Order: sequence, then C-alpha cells, then structure tokens
Amino acid sequence: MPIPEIAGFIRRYDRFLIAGHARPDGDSLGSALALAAALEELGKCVQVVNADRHSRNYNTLPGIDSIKVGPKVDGDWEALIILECNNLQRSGIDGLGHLPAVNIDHHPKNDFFAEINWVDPSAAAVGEMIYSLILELGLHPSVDVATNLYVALLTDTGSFQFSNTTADTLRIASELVKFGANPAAIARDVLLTQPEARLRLIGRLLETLQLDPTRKIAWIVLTREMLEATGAEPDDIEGLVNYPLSIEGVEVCAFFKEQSVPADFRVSLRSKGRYNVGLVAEGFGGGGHKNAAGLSVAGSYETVRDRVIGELERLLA
Ligand SMILES: [Mn+2]
Repeated sequence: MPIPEIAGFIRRYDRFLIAGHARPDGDSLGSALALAAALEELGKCVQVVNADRHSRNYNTLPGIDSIKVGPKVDGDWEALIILECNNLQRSGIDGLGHLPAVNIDHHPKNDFFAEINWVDPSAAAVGEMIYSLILELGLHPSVDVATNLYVALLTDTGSFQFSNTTADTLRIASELVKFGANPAAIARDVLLTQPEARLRLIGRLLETLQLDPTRKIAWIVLTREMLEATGAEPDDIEGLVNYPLSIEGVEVCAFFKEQSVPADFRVSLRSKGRYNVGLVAEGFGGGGHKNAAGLSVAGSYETVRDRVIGELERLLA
C-alpha cells in the first residue's frame, strides 16, 4: 500500500479538495469528513465536495454541513484526494481533471486514473483505509474522526452483517470506539431513526408483496402515486429492495419502481447465494453483480413484471 507516497503527496500541497462519489453513502461521507479533519489537523486547507446532498440519516455526522454540494467546483485548489470512485466521472463533479490526485478505493474494478492509486478490495470500507492512513500520518483520531470512520464501517458492512466484515474490520471498529465513537448513539442516529413518511411508504410497499408458485421469487412494486401519497422522498426507498429477500425460502427478489406514468420501470434485483441476477439484468441491457443488479424496461407494469419474473424463473429452473 502506497502510504508513504500518499504522505509525501499530502506534505507537498496546502490546499486540498476531497471528493466522494455521486449520491454519497455512509462510507463516502464518513471517510471524506474524517480525512478532511485529519488534514486540517496538519494545518492544511481542505474542502469536501459532493455532487449530491447527503440523505437525512447522515445529518448528525460531525462536519456534515461543511460539505460543498454541486456539480462543479471553483476556487484555487492544488490537489485532489478522491474516494470510492473507479474513475473521475463517478464523482459527478466537473473541473477536477487538472488537479494532481490520489485515488483511494476498495471496489475491485478501478481505472487507476490518478498519480497515486491505492485500491484495496479486501477493505470492507474505504473508512478502514483512511483509518490506517491517519495512523501512518502520526495523528491521534479525534472523537469526530472516530465517529465518521465508525459510520463508514457500520454502513458499508450492513451493521457488520455482510460477508466483507473481517477481523480487521472489527478490530478497527473496536479501536474507533476506544477513540470515542459511540456505537449506540451512532446506530440510533444513522440506522434507527427514519422519517414518518418512510415508514408509511414501507406499509404501502409491503401490501404489494407477491410470490411466485415456487415461493422462491418475491417482488414488490413502488408507484409514483405511493411516493406522492406518503410524502416520501427518493432517498427513503434506500434498502427497501432487500425486504422480500428476508422471507424464508426466497432466493431472488425484484423491486419494480415506476419512473413515469404510464410505462417505464427501473427494476432492482437481489439474490442470496449462488443465483446470478447480474446475468438477468444484462439480458435487459442493465448490469450489476451476482447478488445485486439493476435494469430499466419500458412497458406497462403487467408486461414488465411478466418479462422480468419470467427471466428469474428461468434462472432458478
Ligand atoms: Mn465503500
């Protein structure tokens, strides 16, 4: 890992931009805010930039209001540290290309587009990498830094439940708690608090639950009318795709989201274990991984549902 090169890069410049990916998640936000605070402790001038505003559950992250949101940056910046992006475009921000850059990521497909590229797919979260970097820089994580990094680990591991959770993840989480992160308060603020509209939306959504005759395929449908009636925002559907997969015996699930009336659907697919829903998505011109994929189809709900569920039935046959 090129930590000495990154430390040299940080010494060389005074004015840093830190960028994450568009529609930032907890790892992107927590890692960027922690790194920004660490660089400020070294006397650097730092600005975190994101193309999109954070969702409401991250409102309590220390420093969250200091993030600049928008599709382009201005100001006189010397260097860029870009997190969680396989290429510059993934940031969703224009005007970053001329800056010398460090690229820090844990996704396996990365374009190695920067001067210094540190890509570690064995890290459960970029937050783990930022933690190592901060210690290598000789810094003692503050409570705010520990809190932001704990959020990064907690969210990217699905509360330490996903298969990316390693002994290192849990060791780092433990050290972050020693540095002052409060697991109960963070879980309450980030995971267990939700808008009333989201809970009402879940109620409507679960009424649409259907299973195929084998009871291995389940699906739910979100209409635009449901969003309007409950007052839920697009952020509020985050994570709901996984609900049908929690049913005992269900192997794959689909989440149909109406995009326009009457006929355009975005479909998210999820699977357990060996079933590759990425292949099904590719058949519709979409993409993704074995256990998580997405696609778009035009047509009435009945037509779209029959085509997609038909392909899922073939996958399981
Ligand atoms: Mn991540």
